[in-house]
Amino acid sequence: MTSASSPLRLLLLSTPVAPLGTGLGGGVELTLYNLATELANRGHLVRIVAPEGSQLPDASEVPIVAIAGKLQTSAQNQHYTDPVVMPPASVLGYMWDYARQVQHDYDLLVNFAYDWLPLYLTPFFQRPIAHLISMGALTAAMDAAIQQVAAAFPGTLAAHSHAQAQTFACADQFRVLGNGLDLSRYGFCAEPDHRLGWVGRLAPEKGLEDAIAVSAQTGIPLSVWGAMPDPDYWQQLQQRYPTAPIDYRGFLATEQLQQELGRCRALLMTPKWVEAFGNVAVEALACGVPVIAYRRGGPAEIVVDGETGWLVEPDQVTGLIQAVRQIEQIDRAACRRRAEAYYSMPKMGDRTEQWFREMLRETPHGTIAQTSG
Ligand code: HBI
Repeated sequence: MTSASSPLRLLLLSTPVAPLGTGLGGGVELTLYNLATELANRGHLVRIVAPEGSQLPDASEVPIVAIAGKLQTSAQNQHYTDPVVMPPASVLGYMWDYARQVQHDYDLLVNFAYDWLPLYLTPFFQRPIAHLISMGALTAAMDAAIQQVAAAFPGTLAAHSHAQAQTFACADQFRVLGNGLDLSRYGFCAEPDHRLGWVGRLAPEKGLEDAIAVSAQTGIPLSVWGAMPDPDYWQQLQQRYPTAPIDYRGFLATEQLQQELGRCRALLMTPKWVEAFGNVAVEALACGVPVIAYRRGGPAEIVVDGETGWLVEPDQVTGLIQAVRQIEQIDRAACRRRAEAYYSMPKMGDRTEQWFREMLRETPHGTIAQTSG
């Protein structure tokens, strides 16, 4: 039986699209690692299940159960009406078969995958499953599976932002958690260089071309950090803006990223889709870097217009340029303070632990419900 303050036994199941630590799992890698570390630091028993080859920064002592198998194709590459894809020897299938076998060693399973299978399997498990949905609505199959879990297991779905939850019909069934980062890994930089920054997976939905257009039109250098799943995409951008002073700095581990990002005058966030949250906005604020973002998705709920950056009409490059011209009005220390007030790991850990404890009191799976029933 788990009482309000006793430690929880938590099994965290990762995204099946890439091993942890490659950057190809996107923001969910950072979210999973940070939550696992925070929950372990609070005295909970935490285990991670992830595709083989996963590794966490060496500081972490959270054990990883590595599962072999075929990686899942990204939901972002699917069309809305595509059927669910389960490749032979699917790592997702093996991860959740492992979870089925060990579930009784845990109080709660936490799903980080944006996939149909874990949602569909929820009623087959005897332990409650908390689903941290990492993106907005992308496919009909996922929408239906999320709807079913919302109906059968109220309180077990969470999103990172209201905008992300709003992309689902059952928006009010989502707990909005925001996100959190280990802010001790980010150093505050008071005196920036002249550069602008852009951070993210180099993919069309992230809208890098708009940030490059700002650099091309203003002549202000732009540094780009992030995983590059498709080099052709990068080539196309360079050919389209041959004179823009941009340089690609690669996918850096947090330590080096924050050292370079912190020196930027501003971070540009140019999402073309409803970004569920926008961890990079918090990484920038933590370094004292103001954020200029389209008023779209998660970043629009992180940036306080005029206080920690500027919010711009979506897809308006001229709006981005106007905001760059006003960036000195933003107090860099206020950016760091905002990150500490809302997006530290203690704050995210509080919100997440509260979610878990409410689930354990209420769901038919809940151990408390069973023992005290
Ligand atoms: N696609 N099928 C699938 N499963 C995931 O867990 C997944 C994904 N695409 C992207 C992704 N996860 C993460 O990069 C984002 O959730 C951040």
